[in-house]
Amino acid sequence: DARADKNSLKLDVNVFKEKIVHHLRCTIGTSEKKASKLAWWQALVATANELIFDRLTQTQYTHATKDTRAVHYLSAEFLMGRLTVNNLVSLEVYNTAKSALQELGIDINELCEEETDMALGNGGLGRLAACFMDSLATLAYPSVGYGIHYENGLFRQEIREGRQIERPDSWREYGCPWEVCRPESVQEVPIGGFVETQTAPDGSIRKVWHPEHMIKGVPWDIPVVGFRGASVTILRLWESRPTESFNWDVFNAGGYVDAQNEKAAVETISKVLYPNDSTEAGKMLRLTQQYFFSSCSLRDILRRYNRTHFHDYGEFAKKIAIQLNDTHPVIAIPELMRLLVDEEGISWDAAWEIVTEVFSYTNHTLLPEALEKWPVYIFEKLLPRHLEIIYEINYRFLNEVVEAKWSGDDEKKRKLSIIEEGPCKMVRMANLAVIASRKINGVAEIHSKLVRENLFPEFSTLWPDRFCNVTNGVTPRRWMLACNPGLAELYNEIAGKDWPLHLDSCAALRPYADDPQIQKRFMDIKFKNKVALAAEIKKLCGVEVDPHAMFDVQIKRLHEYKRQHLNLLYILHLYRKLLADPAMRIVPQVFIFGAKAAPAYTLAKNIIYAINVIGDKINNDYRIRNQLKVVFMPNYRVSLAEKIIPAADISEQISTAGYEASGTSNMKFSMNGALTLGTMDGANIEIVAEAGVENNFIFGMSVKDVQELKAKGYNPWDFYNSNQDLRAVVDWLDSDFFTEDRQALASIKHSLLEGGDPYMVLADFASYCAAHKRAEEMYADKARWAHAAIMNSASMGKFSSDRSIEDYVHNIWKLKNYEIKDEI
Ligand code: 26Y
Repeated sequence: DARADKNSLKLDVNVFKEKIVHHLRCTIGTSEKKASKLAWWQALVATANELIFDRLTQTQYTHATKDTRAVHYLSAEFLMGRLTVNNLVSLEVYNTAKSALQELGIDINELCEEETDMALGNGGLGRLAACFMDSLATLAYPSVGYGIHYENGLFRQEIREGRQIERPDSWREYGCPWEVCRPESVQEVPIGGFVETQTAPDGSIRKVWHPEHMIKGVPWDIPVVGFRGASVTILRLWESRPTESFNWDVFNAGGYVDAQNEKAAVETISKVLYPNDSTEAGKMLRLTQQYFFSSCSLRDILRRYNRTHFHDYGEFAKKIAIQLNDTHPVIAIPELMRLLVDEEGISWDAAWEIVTEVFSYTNHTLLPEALEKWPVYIFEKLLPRHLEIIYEINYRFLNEVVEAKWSGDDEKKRKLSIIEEGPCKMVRMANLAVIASRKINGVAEIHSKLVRENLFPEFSTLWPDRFCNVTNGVTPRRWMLACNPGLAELYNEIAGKDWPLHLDSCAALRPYADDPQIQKRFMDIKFKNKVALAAEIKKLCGVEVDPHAMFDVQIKRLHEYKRQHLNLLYILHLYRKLLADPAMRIVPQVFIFGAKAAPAYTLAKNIIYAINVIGDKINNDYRIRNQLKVVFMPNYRVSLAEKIIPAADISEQISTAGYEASGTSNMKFSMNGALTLGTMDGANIEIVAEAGVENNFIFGMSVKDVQELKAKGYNPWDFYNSNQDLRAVVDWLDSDFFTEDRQALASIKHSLLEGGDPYMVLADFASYCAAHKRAEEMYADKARWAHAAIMNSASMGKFSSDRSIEDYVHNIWKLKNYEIKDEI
């Protein structure tokens, strides 16, 4: 097995076996005879933890003795997925563990399936944070990830009669063996209350915050194992608990807590990932979450700094970098000002200099609905002192900076102000982030350009040097080595065994792209992965699919801008053609979907329903002779992605140009030899630049085309009326051919016509069909396809998250890494 053939930790199979059995008996409290699979898995984790904690201690010792500069990655989401295979691979004991378990009569794969995903995130942004943790540990940069210890992660999705049902995700109901509670690092965070203005005899003014409540923050540490044990860093997640002084009345008055006691009210703060924010109570809760974890993290950073610097903040900005993952932790900016000015007694100017040196902000979206704004009245209730600080930051910014540049221009001031005026005054978190950050980055070239030109044009005129790009990346350890051992073995042979650390070296496969033997080897690996996925599809969906068919995959959150319905319209188009001409032969195709919809997003849920009922109809229609299958795989998550991606032929990346900031699954698919069917959006542009446009299927409007069509006035009816095929499939949605619930499908048609088709699905339909046809034709030419698949896989060096992290390090964080010695 390519995943672990060198055991640098000198653990042989017998020793490993003894350790597992020891932990089974002495840590888990059972025996070989009685143990359940879960118990065996726990014993396996306990064995791995022996190695992990050793290395963690060595890492922390090195960093402490060198008083290193470190980055602190603040993120409301970390989508870690499962850790077992990755940690064993990174520790180079995977094969040892596998053999040891085999001798004990246990299949390691079955044990690894026992682990529940850590789904503490929604999608791309959360998984990016997890890939970055892997790279930081692998490159041995001093770093800590900070987030929230949600009791329930993203909901588990069940499909009942084609519809999404949300179920709670109790990922640690019976404990998570990777995490360690650190009571010695507990924090207390104030909230609510009022601010008193005190005037000293000399006339100077002092602000004193009298908070209403204190919330306890309990840290849970998840060790992150770098590849080959380069270093072990931590992800520190904060859990909220009540302190004695807590009074739950005010929380309860918000209405989001039905619970009858104080305990439940406070524990609600870290209970769920992003509860619905459509109600006022939900809003208060989310801002509370953001403040809670940001404040706990800053206090933790200050505590560690002061262990060696004794409240002398002269070195603070030299030792500390803080990265804000989107606007979710931006409340950390006024909180650090408050801690420095109010609690540490530093002058405003000195504190502002520190703050503007340490923070940087990553933007992940241009969608207006995702740019956070909080009503001022919520700030008044929860964070009255922070509101004052924000007003002060804003006052100085408008009167010093904006006034100097655009003297007397009130329109500019209105636009750049942190406060949005109107019937409900709002705090614009993105403006606050830009004003206080040293660097602001987008996540792909085109996105960073749009951040500069469309989102923050005045700010980028004011501070051109603050804006930069860091194109996203993904960890090849999880997304190639661990999830695709067949491909990993091929790269071991062709590129040498260090390719997971130097992904550029995979280019060594490119010269073989037309070599028939290598093509066969490459496509055999793909076929084996497709056979395995076919079995999973049978298990989860009850549908029989042929692994020889072209596997066309779209897996991502369900959003109109991602256009799953464009894909669906094409499926309807193919189906219609097959019904019209029963003798027609097409390239057999399996369309595979996975997607969760936000619980309150009705149209998104209707699209899921449509995929399911249309799939059901097609899969059971004997007339099309199994040439077409459509499956919706329930509960899409990291561990399911690891099974689907290595088996994909086509990677659907079909967002309306300008809307997908980067995408990251697009990189994972290409690495694993899928061809991209996509628009010129996000990182697709950079992917095809590396892998060759001729080896992928690009279609649709460019960002410029979209802008121009919008400017001239987009009318979806024009496309509907002038394209027979399009008209037929759109009308098909408003029929009872697929379901009794005609309304559900008709709502999709409605959004595409009366709704104005906000993401221009109809405008790109013809171009999409043409691109798909090109893909089908190429798939029929096995050698041409193999060439393209190899070229994609072998050209993804740029998209290792190690490269992204090096970009952050050199352009933003300015860190040094240190070899972690094998001693303490
Ligand atoms: C404010 C709240 C409702 C909210 C919660 C989560 C807003 C946004 C998000 C998540 C955004 C997200 O996942 N964005 C994705 O980030 C990826 C990593 O940079 C990108 O690849 C992807 O294009 C982008 O949609």
